[in-house]
Amino acid sequence: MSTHAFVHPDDIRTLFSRALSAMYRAEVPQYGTLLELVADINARVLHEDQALAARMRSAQQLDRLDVERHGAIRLGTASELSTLRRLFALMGMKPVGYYDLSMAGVPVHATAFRPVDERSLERNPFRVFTSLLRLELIEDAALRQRAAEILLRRRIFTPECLALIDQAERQGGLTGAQAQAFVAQALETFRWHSEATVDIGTYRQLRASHPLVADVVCFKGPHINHLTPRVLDIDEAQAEMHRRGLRAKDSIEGPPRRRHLILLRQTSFLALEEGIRFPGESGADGTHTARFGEIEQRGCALTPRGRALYDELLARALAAERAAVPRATALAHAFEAFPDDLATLHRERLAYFRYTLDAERIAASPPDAEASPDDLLAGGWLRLQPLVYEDFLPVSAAGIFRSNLGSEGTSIPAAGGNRAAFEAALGTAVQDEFALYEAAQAASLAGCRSELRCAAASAES
Ligand code: OOG
Ligand code: NI
Repeated sequence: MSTHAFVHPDDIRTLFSRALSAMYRAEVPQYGTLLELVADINARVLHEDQALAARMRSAQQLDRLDVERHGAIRLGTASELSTLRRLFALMGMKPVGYYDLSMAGVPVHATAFRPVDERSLERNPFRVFTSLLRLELIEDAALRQRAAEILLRRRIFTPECLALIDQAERQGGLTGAQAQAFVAQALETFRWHSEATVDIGTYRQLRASHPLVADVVCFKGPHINHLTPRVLDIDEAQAEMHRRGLRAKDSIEGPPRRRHLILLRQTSFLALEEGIRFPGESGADGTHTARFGEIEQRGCALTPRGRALYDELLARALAAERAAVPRATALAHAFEAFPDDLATLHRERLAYFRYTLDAERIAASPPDAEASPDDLLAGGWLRLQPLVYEDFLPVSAAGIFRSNLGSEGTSIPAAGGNRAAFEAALGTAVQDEFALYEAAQAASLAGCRSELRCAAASAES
């Protein structure tokens, strides 16, 4: 079969994210409210700030905004994770980054599956924050054993889904009809099940060890637990959530509001308490909280140096908060030390950019094509577009986990990360997020240089 008969992975990703969004909207009506609220705010912000609209359009950020979402799931076993890697690969999503959540008392580690090349990100940057339970962090050995046995028995992928993954790997892709079938089958893995697979006693025991353990172990599959649209003004979205009757968590995770937002700011509404049926002679009913809604605003990607400064200032702000300074004040104060203009962010190598050329300036007086980016910027030949942060933040993620799991039984040992074990389970190494941004920035500079060389050559002839 020739490759042109196959659907592009970017298109399969879009089919899937659309289907997942429709399913979640039907399951959790508040998510629909969130989508409407975000669409309203984005339309208003773009209408009121024409300069922002123009900047976003020229940075190919406008078209993707309506489809942009991330979701999250939590898996139980190595084999579930490695199969999910193969499933997401068919949609052009690769594992990027390693997140250790044990440092925040949550017994998981994680990666983000997402598109990695710029063209695919522009088309649809759908990402899924994917956690793997670390059973070794359950202290009670008998309970740990019990949880492992329960997990080994379940099958989170349909047989048809597994067959289509095999087939796609053999053929090198999926035809239109196969892609449709694959999306429908893959969706089943993410569906909510209101029936637990264990009796209520087991559920309560697992829940007492950590609420997340119960969420992962007691159900047929790793239900999608939230889907997050991207908003252009998160402070406004937070206020609007309250106005529309959604129980938003009290503070926004991440950096404070700034002229040039860095990384990522997030807020959520609290998890729903949902009725669950438990098997067993008592036929008991109970409740479980897992699913919630979240909104995020995305800013500029930072270099390792910028990230180190961010981590330092955030730690300083959180320490002040523990000493009873209100969070907003603590954040604003700590982040005064983070430059907030593009030229300084670039000069101090704190953030990543895409370089573009100023055609008029070049026509008026062409520069030395081999000059440094700093000199080309200083002379007005180059311009800066911040690269969007496409990843996640472990401290924010821990805050999101915590606000949605309840505070009971969060006593897991301080373990430290175990990236080698995670990658062994995944079946591959995770990609380095910094290397991806670095490559995007370098490619844009190379593109600008080759245009400058052409301009210089034609000026000479
Ligand atoms: C994932 C929480 C992390 C984010 O946006 O940081 C996350 C979870 O609760 O499973 O989605
Ligand atoms: Ni999230």
